[in-house]
Amino acid sequence: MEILREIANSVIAGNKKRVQELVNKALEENISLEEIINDGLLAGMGVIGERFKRNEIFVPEVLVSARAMQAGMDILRPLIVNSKGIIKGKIVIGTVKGDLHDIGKNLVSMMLEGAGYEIIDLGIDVSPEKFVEAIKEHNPDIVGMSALLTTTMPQMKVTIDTLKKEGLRDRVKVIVGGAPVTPEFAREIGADGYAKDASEAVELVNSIISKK
Ligand code: B12
Repeated sequence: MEILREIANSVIAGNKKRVQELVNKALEENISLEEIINDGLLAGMGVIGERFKRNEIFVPEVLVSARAMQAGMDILRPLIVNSKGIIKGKIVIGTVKGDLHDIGKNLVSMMLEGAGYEIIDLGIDVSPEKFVEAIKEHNPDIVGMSALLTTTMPQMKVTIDTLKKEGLRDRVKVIVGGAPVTPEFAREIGADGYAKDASEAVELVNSIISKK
């Protein structure tokens, strides 16, 4: 669809205002939220990822595109509503220590919120101690950790080990995700679940909560 391609191109160009205009226009044309996210915003971010990998662009350009993408997501967030109005569970989520990537975590949070979960988002660069504090304060059912760097993935294990040390590990289920994370890694570090994307994350959380 032409408009979705235009959204992707505006994310690539880092044109925040144009992304917002086009997302609004796509909504007026009754294009589904899923298509706007996957075939518009994320498609654009995918191209940026490829160019970044090939060293054709650098951090500043990626940041500008990331902000343009977030601006589009900001419009969609209130529309992904929890239609039943029932809170199914509480989730503390954050990007691990040393890691500043938050687009994927934000998308996962948004979809979980839409699916009926209360989200306590600790943001980026979250230390194991901060996760511990948040668990003590909010008593969540699930803790979600995101990592996008191979160098920060080990922080997931450090956090799980810290939860054990603090006697909190049995109180929560731990789920992990992020591009370099694999189901094998999740198992190795003693996490309770892994999901490769936001819709799988909703399925995973639903299955964990239904077993509680
Ligand atoms: C955008 C981006 C940035 C932006 C981040 C902006 C922001 N606000 O997030 C900026 C410019 C800041 C950045 C910086 C850096 N980046 Co960067 N970045 C990316 C890029 C292009 C896209 C990531 C993204 O947002 N993807 C889109 C989202 C939707 O996908 P996602 O994050 O994977 O999330 C989905 C799933 O993984 C899952 N998921 C995610 N989290 C969770 C959590 C749970 C609980 C669950 C269940 C599921 C789940 O669901 C999500 C939705 O579907 C990737 C390339 C790539 N292919 O991933 C590189 C990439 C991750 N970055 C990379 C690098 C090297 C860096 C820098 C070190 C660069 C530098 N030299 O400074 C810095 C590090 C900064 C830091 N300390 O964190 C490398 C990592 C390589 C590696 N092996 O570790 C990548 C892979 C690029 C590359 N090929 O070289 N980056």
